[in-house]
Amino acid sequence: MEPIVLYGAPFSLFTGRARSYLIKAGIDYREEPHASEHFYDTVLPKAGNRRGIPTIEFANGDVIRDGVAIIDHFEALNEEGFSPRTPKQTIVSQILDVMGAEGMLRPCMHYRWNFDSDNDEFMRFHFQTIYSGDDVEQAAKERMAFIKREVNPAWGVSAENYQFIESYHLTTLRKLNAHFAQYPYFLGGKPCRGDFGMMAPLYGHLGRDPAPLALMQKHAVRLFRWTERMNRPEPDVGEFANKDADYLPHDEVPATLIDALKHFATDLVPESRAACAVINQWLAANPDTPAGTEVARGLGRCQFSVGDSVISTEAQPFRFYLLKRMQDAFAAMSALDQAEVRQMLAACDMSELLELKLTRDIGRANNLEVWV
Ligand SMILES: N[C@@H](CCC(=O)N[C@@H](CS)C(=O)NCC(=O)O)C(=O)O
Repeated sequence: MEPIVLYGAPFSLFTGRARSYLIKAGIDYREEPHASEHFYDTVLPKAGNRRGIPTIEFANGDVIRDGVAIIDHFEALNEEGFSPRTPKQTIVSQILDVMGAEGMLRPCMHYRWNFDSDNDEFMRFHFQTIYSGDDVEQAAKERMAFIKREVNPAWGVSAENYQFIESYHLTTLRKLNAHFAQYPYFLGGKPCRGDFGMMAPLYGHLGRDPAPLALMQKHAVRLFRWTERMNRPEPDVGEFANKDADYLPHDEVPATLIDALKHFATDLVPESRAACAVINQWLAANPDTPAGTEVARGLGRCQFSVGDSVISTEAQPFRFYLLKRMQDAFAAMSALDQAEVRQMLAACDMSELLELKLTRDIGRANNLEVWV
Protein backbone atom coordinates (compact mmCIF):
# COMPACT_ATOMS: atom_id res chain seq x y z
CA MET A 1 0.00 0.00 0.00
CA GLU A 2 1.25 3.45 -0.81
CA PRO A 3 2.10 5.53 2.25
CA ILE A 4 -0.40 8.12 3.34
CA VAL A 5 0.64 11.77 3.38
CA LEU A 6 0.53 13.52 6.73
CA TYR A 7 0.26 17.26 6.23
CA GLY A 8 1.85 18.55 9.36
CA ALA A 9 4.88 20.25 10.79
CA PRO A 10 7.49 19.28 13.35
CA PHE A 11 6.67 22.30 15.50
CA SER A 12 2.89 21.94 15.25
CA LEU A 13 1.07 21.19 18.46
CA PHE A 14 -1.74 19.07 17.04
CA THR A 15 0.38 17.20 14.50
CA GLY A 16 2.15 15.62 17.49
CA ARG A 17 -0.93 13.59 18.38
CA ALA A 18 -1.50 12.10 14.91
CA ARG A 19 2.17 11.50 14.12
CA SER A 20 2.80 9.59 17.30
CA TYR A 21 -0.30 7.47 16.67
CA LEU A 22 0.77 6.62 13.11
CA ILE A 23 4.21 5.60 14.38
CA LYS A 24 2.90 3.42 17.21
CA ALA A 25 0.21 1.85 15.04
CA GLY A 26 2.79 0.99 12.37
CA ILE A 27 1.08 2.95 9.60
CA ASP A 28 3.29 3.94 6.70
CA TYR A 29 3.21 7.70 6.19
CA ARG A 30 5.25 10.58 4.82
CA GLU A 31 5.05 13.97 6.52
CA GLU A 32 4.91 17.04 4.29
CA PRO A 33 4.35 20.73 4.83
CA HIS A 34 0.94 22.06 3.82
CA ALA A 35 2.48 25.01 1.94
CA SER A 36 1.87 23.55 -1.50
CA GLU A 37 -0.42 24.15 -4.43
CA HIS A 38 -1.63 20.57 -4.19
CA PHE A 39 -2.69 21.10 -0.58
CA TYR A 40 -4.57 24.32 -1.30
CA ASP A 41 -6.14 23.25 -4.60
CA THR A 42 -6.94 19.60 -3.97
CA VAL A 43 -6.73 18.71 -0.29
CA LEU A 44 -8.24 21.77 1.35
CA PRO A 45 -11.62 21.59 -0.43
CA LYS A 46 -11.95 18.00 0.79
CA ALA A 47 -11.04 19.14 4.31
CA GLY A 48 -14.18 21.26 4.56
CA ASN A 49 -12.05 24.24 3.49
CA ARG A 50 -10.75 24.43 7.03
CA ARG A 51 -7.00 24.73 6.86
CA GLY A 52 -5.48 22.82 9.68
CA ILE A 53 -2.70 20.44 10.45
CA PRO A 54 -2.72 17.53 10.89
CA THR A 55 -4.63 16.52 7.78
CA ILE A 56 -3.98 13.23 6.00
CA GLU A 57 -4.42 12.21 2.39
CA PHE A 58 -4.70 8.63 1.18
CA ALA A 59 -3.33 7.40 -2.14
CA ASN A 60 -6.91 7.30 -3.51
CA GLY A 61 -7.35 11.00 -2.70
CA ASP A 62 -9.48 10.64 0.44
CA VAL A 63 -8.74 13.22 3.10
CA ILE A 64 -9.20 13.36 6.88
CA ARG A 65 -8.77 16.65 8.73
CA ASP A 66 -8.26 16.77 12.49
CA GLY A 67 -5.97 14.71 14.68
CA VAL A 68 -8.78 13.11 16.67
CA ALA A 69 -10.65 12.14 13.49
CA ILE A 70 -7.46 10.60 12.08
CA ILE A 71 -7.04 8.45 15.18
CA ASP A 72 -10.76 7.57 15.18
CA HIS A 73 -10.44 6.34 11.61
CA PHE A 74 -7.55 3.98 12.27
CA GLU A 75 -8.80 2.90 15.67
CA ALA A 76 -12.06 1.77 14.08
CA LEU A 77 -10.02 -0.45 11.73
CA ASN A 78 -7.79 -1.64 14.56
CA GLU A 79 -10.49 -2.83 17.01
CA GLU A 80 -9.78 0.22 19.16
CA GLY A 81 -6.39 -1.26 19.95
CA PHE A 82 -5.20 1.82 21.84
CA SER A 83 -8.28 2.11 24.03
CA PRO A 84 -8.20 0.45 27.44
CA ARG A 85 -11.18 -1.85 28.07
CA THR A 86 -11.61 -1.41 31.81
CA PRO A 87 -13.74 1.32 33.42
CA LYS A 88 -11.31 3.59 35.24
CA GLN A 89 -8.60 3.33 32.61
CA THR A 90 -11.16 4.10 29.87
CA ILE A 91 -12.19 7.27 31.64
CA VAL A 92 -8.62 8.36 32.37
CA SER A 93 -7.59 7.84 28.77
CA GLN A 94 -10.46 10.03 27.60
CA ILE A 95 -9.76 12.76 30.15
CA LEU A 96 -6.14 12.89 29.05
CA ASP A 97 -7.38 13.27 25.48
CA VAL A 98 -9.43 16.30 26.57
CA MET A 99 -6.42 17.74 28.41
CA GLY A 100 -4.29 17.28 25.33
CA ALA A 101 -6.80 19.01 23.06
CA GLU A 102 -6.69 22.38 24.79
CA GLY A 103 -5.74 21.88 28.38
CA MET A 104 -2.18 23.10 28.18
CA LEU A 105 -2.46 25.87 25.63
CA ARG A 106 -1.31 28.53 28.08
CA PRO A 107 2.08 26.99 28.92
CA CYS A 108 2.45 26.00 25.25
CA MET A 109 2.02 29.57 24.09
CA HIS A 110 3.85 31.27 26.95
CA TYR A 111 7.01 29.19 26.62
CA ARG A 112 6.99 29.56 22.84
CA TRP A 113 6.34 33.27 22.57
CA ASN A 114 7.70 34.95 25.68
CA PHE A 115 11.29 33.64 25.58
CA ASP A 116 12.60 35.29 22.44
CA SER A 117 16.29 35.09 23.21
CA ASP A 118 16.02 31.29 23.32
CA ASN A 119 13.33 30.69 20.74
CA ASP A 120 13.29 33.45 18.14
CA GLU A 121 15.59 32.01 15.49
CA PHE A 122 14.08 28.55 15.88
CA MET A 123 10.55 29.90 15.45
CA ARG A 124 11.49 32.04 12.46
CA PHE A 125 12.88 29.02 10.65
CA HIS A 126 9.80 26.93 11.38
CA PHE A 127 7.26 29.58 10.50
CA GLN A 128 8.94 30.08 7.14
CA THR A 129 8.32 26.41 6.34
CA ILE A 130 4.56 26.92 6.39
CA TYR A 131 4.67 29.46 3.54
CA SER A 132 5.64 29.19 -0.09
CA GLY A 133 6.33 31.98 -2.59
CA ASP A 134 8.76 34.86 -2.80
CA ASP A 135 8.56 36.38 0.60
CA VAL A 136 8.29 33.62 3.12
CA GLU A 137 10.41 35.63 5.54
CA GLN A 138 7.94 38.50 5.63
CA ALA A 139 4.93 36.17 5.76
CA ALA A 140 6.44 34.32 8.73
CA LYS A 141 7.28 37.57 10.49
CA GLU A 142 3.73 38.87 10.14
CA ARG A 143 2.21 35.62 11.32
CA MET A 144 4.47 35.48 14.37
CA ALA A 145 3.67 39.08 15.27
CA PHE A 146 -0.05 38.32 14.89
CA ILE A 147 0.16 35.34 17.23
CA LYS A 148 1.99 37.34 19.88
CA ARG A 149 -0.37 40.28 19.58
CA GLU A 150 -3.72 38.52 19.13
CA VAL A 151 -3.63 34.81 19.86
CA ASN A 152 -1.71 34.84 23.15
CA PRO A 153 -4.04 37.25 24.97
CA ALA A 154 -7.08 35.59 23.37
CA TRP A 155 -5.98 32.32 24.96
CA GLY A 156 -5.32 33.83 28.37
CA VAL A 157 -1.58 34.34 28.10
CA SER A 158 -1.08 37.83 29.48
CA ALA A 159 1.57 39.36 31.73
CA GLU A 160 -0.49 39.16 34.90
CA ASN A 161 -0.71 35.37 34.46
CA TYR A 162 2.87 34.52 33.56
CA GLN A 163 3.72 33.60 37.11
CA PHE A 164 0.72 31.30 37.43
CA ILE A 165 1.46 29.66 34.08
CA GLU A 166 5.06 29.01 35.05
CA SER A 167 4.28 27.59 38.44
CA TYR A 168 1.55 25.40 36.92
CA HIS A 169 3.95 24.10 34.30
CA LEU A 170 6.78 23.38 36.74
CA THR A 171 4.32 21.35 38.80
CA THR A 172 3.27 19.50 35.64
CA LEU A 173 6.91 18.65 34.96
CA ARG A 174 7.43 17.41 38.49
CA LYS A 175 4.27 15.30 38.62
CA LEU A 176 4.71 13.74 35.20
CA ASN A 177 8.36 13.09 35.86
CA ALA A 178 7.41 11.13 38.97
CA HIS A 179 4.86 9.17 36.94
CA PHE A 180 7.14 8.31 34.03
CA ALA A 181 9.89 7.29 36.44
CA GLN A 182 7.59 4.39 37.34
CA TYR A 183 5.76 3.63 34.11
CA PRO A 184 6.69 4.00 30.42
CA TYR A 185 3.23 5.27 29.43
CA PHE A 186 0.27 6.84 31.23
CA LEU A 187 -1.44 3.52 31.93
CA GLY A 188 1.48 1.15 32.06
CA GLY A 189 3.39 -0.57 29.27
CA LYS A 190 1.35 0.54 26.27
CA PRO A 191 0.18 3.94 25.02
CA CYS A 192 -3.54 4.73 25.16
CA ARG A 193 -5.51 7.40 23.29
CA GLY A 194 -4.74 9.74 26.16
CA ASP A 195 -1.00 9.36 25.59
CA PHE A 196 -1.47 10.49 21.99
CA GLY A 197 -3.61 13.40 23.11
CA MET A 198 -1.01 14.55 25.60
CA MET A 199 1.72 14.43 22.96
CA ALA A 200 0.05 17.46 21.36
CA PRO A 201 1.10 19.99 24.02
CA LEU A 202 4.00 18.04 25.51
CA TYR A 203 5.92 17.46 22.31
CA GLY A 204 5.49 20.08 19.54
CA HIS A 205 5.76 23.03 21.92
CA LEU A 206 6.74 22.03 25.45
CA GLY A 207 9.07 19.19 24.51
CA ARG A 208 10.73 20.73 21.49
CA ASP A 209 10.92 24.56 21.48
CA PRO A 210 14.31 25.54 22.95
CA ALA A 211 13.14 27.30 26.15
CA PRO A 212 10.61 24.72 27.40
CA LEU A 213 12.70 21.79 26.12
CA ALA A 214 15.59 22.97 28.31
CA LEU A 215 13.21 23.12 31.27
CA MET A 216 11.89 19.64 30.58
CA GLN A 217 15.36 18.19 30.20
CA LYS A 218 16.50 19.85 33.39
CA HIS A 219 13.49 19.12 35.60
CA ALA A 220 11.78 16.13 34.04
CA VAL A 221 14.11 13.75 32.23
CA ARG A 222 11.66 10.87 32.56
CA LEU A 223 8.90 12.92 30.93
CA PHE A 224 11.35 13.92 28.21
CA ARG A 225 12.01 10.21 27.64
CA TRP A 226 8.27 9.63 27.27
CA THR A 227 8.15 12.21 24.44
CA GLU A 228 10.99 10.35 22.71
CA ARG A 229 9.37 6.99 23.32
CA MET A 230 6.06 8.17 21.88
CA ASN A 231 7.78 8.97 18.59
CA ARG A 232 9.44 5.59 18.19
CA PRO A 233 7.93 2.44 16.68
CA GLU A 234 9.54 0.12 19.25
CA PRO A 235 8.36 0.15 22.88
CA ASP A 236 11.60 2.00 23.90
CA VAL A 237 11.37 0.88 27.53
CA GLY A 238 15.01 -0.11 28.07
CA GLU A 239 15.31 1.64 31.42
CA PHE A 240 12.37 -0.27 32.93
CA ALA A 241 12.66 -3.70 34.53
CA ASN A 242 9.02 -4.48 33.71
CA LYS A 243 8.70 -4.77 29.95
CA ASP A 244 5.03 -5.89 29.79
CA ALA A 245 3.62 -4.19 26.72
CA ASP A 246 0.11 -3.86 28.14
CA TYR A 247 -2.03 -1.65 30.34
CA LEU A 248 -1.67 -2.15 34.07
CA PRO A 249 -3.66 -5.14 35.35
CA HIS A 250 -6.82 -4.91 37.48
CA ASP A 251 -7.87 -1.55 36.04
CA GLU A 252 -5.17 0.13 38.09
CA VAL A 253 -4.74 3.87 37.79
CA PRO A 254 -1.51 4.44 39.67
CA ALA A 255 -1.11 6.96 42.47
CA THR A 256 1.42 8.94 40.43
CA LEU A 257 -1.21 9.51 37.74
CA ILE A 258 -3.96 10.38 40.21
CA ASP A 259 -1.59 12.96 41.60
CA ALA A 260 -0.94 14.45 38.14
CA LEU A 261 -4.67 14.50 37.33
CA LYS A 262 -5.38 16.30 40.58
CA HIS A 263 -2.95 18.96 39.51
CA PHE A 264 -4.47 19.20 36.00
CA ALA A 265 -7.91 19.58 37.62
CA THR A 266 -6.93 22.87 39.25
CA ASP A 267 -7.11 24.54 35.85
CA LEU A 268 -9.06 22.12 33.64
CA VAL A 269 -12.17 22.02 35.82
CA PRO A 270 -12.74 25.77 36.33
CA GLU A 271 -11.95 26.48 32.68
CA SER A 272 -14.34 23.79 31.48
CA ARG A 273 -17.05 25.05 33.85
CA ALA A 274 -16.68 28.62 32.59
CA ALA A 275 -16.48 27.61 28.92
CA CYS A 276 -19.52 25.33 29.24
CA ALA A 277 -21.63 28.19 30.62
CA VAL A 278 -20.57 30.60 27.86
CA ILE A 279 -21.16 28.10 25.05
CA ASN A 280 -24.54 27.13 26.46
CA GLN A 281 -25.47 30.81 26.60
CA TRP A 282 -24.47 31.10 22.96
CA LEU A 283 -26.60 28.06 22.10
CA ALA A 284 -29.57 29.54 23.97
CA ALA A 285 -29.15 32.81 22.07
CA ASN A 286 -28.84 31.04 18.71
CA PRO A 287 -31.53 28.35 18.78
CA ASP A 288 -32.13 28.56 15.03
CA THR A 289 -28.62 27.55 14.04
CA PRO A 290 -29.32 24.91 11.39
CA ALA A 291 -28.13 21.35 11.94
CA GLY A 292 -24.87 20.85 10.07
CA THR A 293 -23.53 24.36 10.79
CA GLU A 294 -19.80 24.36 11.38
CA VAL A 295 -18.86 24.71 15.04
CA ALA A 296 -16.64 27.76 15.45
CA ARG A 297 -13.33 27.35 17.22
CA GLY A 298 -14.33 29.86 19.90
CA LEU A 299 -17.76 31.11 20.96
CA GLY A 300 -17.00 33.97 23.29
CA ARG A 301 -14.87 34.93 26.24
CA CYS A 302 -14.97 33.04 29.49
CA GLN A 303 -13.38 33.93 32.79
CA PHE A 304 -12.32 31.79 35.70
CA SER A 305 -9.97 31.83 38.67
CA VAL A 306 -7.21 29.52 39.71
CA GLY A 307 -5.89 30.49 43.12
CA ASP A 308 -5.23 34.22 42.92
CA SER A 309 -5.10 34.35 39.13
CA VAL A 310 -8.03 35.44 37.03
CA ILE A 311 -7.83 34.02 33.54
CA SER A 312 -9.84 35.20 30.59
CA THR A 313 -9.83 32.98 27.53
CA GLU A 314 -11.78 31.78 24.49
CA ALA A 315 -14.58 29.31 25.23
CA GLN A 316 -13.77 26.46 22.85
CA PRO A 317 -16.45 23.88 22.03
CA PHE A 318 -13.96 21.24 20.83
CA ARG A 319 -13.12 20.16 24.37
CA PHE A 320 -16.79 19.25 24.93
CA TYR A 321 -16.82 17.15 21.78
CA LEU A 322 -14.16 15.01 23.48
CA LEU A 323 -15.49 15.32 27.01
CA LYS A 324 -18.81 13.90 25.84
CA ARG A 325 -17.06 10.69 24.87
CA MET A 326 -15.99 10.30 28.46
CA GLN A 327 -19.48 11.10 29.73
CA ASP A 328 -21.05 8.62 27.26
CA ALA A 329 -18.61 5.89 28.25
CA PHE A 330 -19.53 6.51 31.89
CA ALA A 331 -23.26 6.41 31.14
CA ALA A 332 -22.88 3.01 29.45
CA MET A 333 -21.21 1.44 32.51
CA SER A 334 -22.80 -0.73 35.18
CA ALA A 335 -23.66 0.90 38.50
CA LEU A 336 -20.76 -0.94 40.11
CA ASP A 337 -18.25 0.35 37.59
CA GLN A 338 -19.72 3.83 37.82
CA ALA A 339 -19.19 3.79 41.56
CA GLU A 340 -15.50 2.91 41.09
CA VAL A 341 -15.08 5.63 38.50
CA ARG A 342 -16.80 8.16 40.73
CA GLN A 343 -14.45 7.33 43.54
CA MET A 344 -11.46 7.80 41.27
CA LEU A 345 -12.75 11.08 39.86
CA ALA A 346 -13.34 12.37 43.36
CA ALA A 347 -9.73 11.53 44.24
CA CYS A 348 -8.62 13.60 41.22
CA ASP A 349 -11.00 16.51 42.00
CA MET A 350 -12.59 15.87 38.61
CA SER A 351 -16.11 14.70 39.55
CA GLU A 352 -17.63 17.80 37.98
CA LEU A 353 -16.42 16.74 34.53
CA LEU A 354 -19.29 14.23 34.47
CA GLU A 355 -21.81 17.06 34.65
CA LEU A 356 -20.40 19.67 32.26
CA LYS A 357 -22.48 19.17 29.14
CA LEU A 358 -23.39 21.33 26.18
CA THR A 359 -27.09 21.61 25.46
CA ARG A 360 -26.49 20.62 21.85
CA ASP A 361 -24.32 17.81 20.50
CA ILE A 362 -21.37 18.19 18.17
CA GLY A 363 -20.90 15.75 15.30
CA ARG A 364 -18.81 15.63 12.17
CA ALA A 365 -19.73 16.16 8.53
CA ASN A 366 -17.54 16.94 5.52
CA ASN A 367 -14.44 16.91 7.73
CA LEU A 368 -15.81 19.63 10.01
CA GLU A 369 -17.18 19.63 13.52
CA VAL A 370 -20.83 20.58 13.16
CA TRP A 371 -23.84 21.21 15.39
CA VAL A 372 -26.06 18.15 15.26
N1 LIG B 1 -8.74 20.14 16.33
C1 LIG B 1 -7.63 20.18 15.42
C2 LIG B 1 -6.81 21.44 15.58
C3 LIG B 1 -5.73 21.59 14.54
C4 LIG B 1 -5.02 22.94 14.58
O1 LIG B 1 -5.55 23.93 15.06
N2 LIG B 1 -3.79 22.99 14.07
C5 LIG B 1 -3.05 24.25 14.01
C6 LIG B 1 -1.58 24.01 14.02
S1 LIG B 1 -0.97 23.05 15.36
C7 LIG B 1 -3.38 24.90 12.68
O2 LIG B 1 -3.47 24.20 11.70
N3 LIG B 1 -3.62 26.21 12.63
C8 LIG B 1 -4.02 26.91 11.44
C9 LIG B 1 -3.08 26.84 10.29
O3 LIG B 1 -1.89 26.59 10.46
O4 LIG B 1 -3.54 27.05 9.18
C10 LIG B 1 -6.79 18.92 15.64
O5 LIG B 1 -6.81 18.39 16.77
O6 LIG B 1 -6.19 18.41 14.70
